[in-house]
Amino acid sequence: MTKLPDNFQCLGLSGGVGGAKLALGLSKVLAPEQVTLIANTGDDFNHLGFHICPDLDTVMYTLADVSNKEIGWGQEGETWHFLEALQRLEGETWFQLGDRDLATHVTRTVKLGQGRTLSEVTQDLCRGLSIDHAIVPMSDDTISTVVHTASGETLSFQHYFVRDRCEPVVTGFDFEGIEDAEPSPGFLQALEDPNLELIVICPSNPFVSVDPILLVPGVKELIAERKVPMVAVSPIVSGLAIKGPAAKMMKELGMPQTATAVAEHYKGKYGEILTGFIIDEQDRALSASVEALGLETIVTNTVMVTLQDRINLANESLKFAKGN
Ligand code: FO1
Repeated sequence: MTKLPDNFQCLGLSGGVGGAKLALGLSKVLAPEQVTLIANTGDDFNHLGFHICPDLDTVMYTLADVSNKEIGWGQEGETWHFLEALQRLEGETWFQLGDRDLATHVTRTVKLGQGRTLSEVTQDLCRGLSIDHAIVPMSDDTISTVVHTASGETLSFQHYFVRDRCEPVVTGFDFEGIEDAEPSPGFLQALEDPNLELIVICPSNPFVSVDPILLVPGVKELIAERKVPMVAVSPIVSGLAIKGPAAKMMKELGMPQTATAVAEHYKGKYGEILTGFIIDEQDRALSASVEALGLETIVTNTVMVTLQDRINLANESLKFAKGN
């Protein structure tokens, strides 16, 4: 366990499943006042009248230990009576909403409708789920990831990811609304915290989970000003994404599906603010190519199967903190 100063502050950036695993690891090795977890909100969409925030919910359910570990989203022990009843009424059931999960969407939608911000609502939901660590949306403004496809069609993220099962060939992404968006108050506060010592980019999809967070206006500039180490954990291990379409997207974008290619993508977009990179043991042979990008590199187990794996990876990422 890395010896950290008491007022140590860490910022974790997470998308869905893969990122949430490391977010959990960070929450196990750091006290609530030592870490802020920022969730991507580019996946959010309005469905059946509900404002749905998949990555916020995945991080919340993971830290509350109520997540469905088999399928990677929603809650464990879920029942599907609402969905079955919706089916009978010939409603839209392509996006599966479990009964327990529905309570989150109803609560969030009602509170947002009362004028509460997404940050405030997330704080309420975390309190309800007895989560002590701060989980914060990247922005309280609406940012919607759209997927450009080889057929010329532009898809909303959930249509691409769920309805079309990631089958369309991607040619690029846009984040609608991002140019007018601001970092959420909690994100800004964490970025401006004088005790911020490290930013950890959790192993999430570089294009649709990490990019939206870091491209919120002002975020890159603030990180550059703070000159704090920022380390990314590769979501690609020996040519495969642990979960989700990252490798398929890389192939379709004409990139090698390697950890090095992820590092190059981040260096290309974020330049000097990215200072470290963590790759899996299976990619040890790539460490020289990652270091050649000017990145301090650690080779370790990044495939998180057990809770101890999550804790070990969190401790490895903390080695990049300024004081170490
Ligand atoms: N992903 C699916 O592949 N199929 C679903 O039916 C589905 C429902 C769903 C409901 C609530 C929620 O928070 C997430 C859900 N997801 C589903 C995952 C969602 O598409 C996320 O955007 C991905 O996890 C990527 O981050």
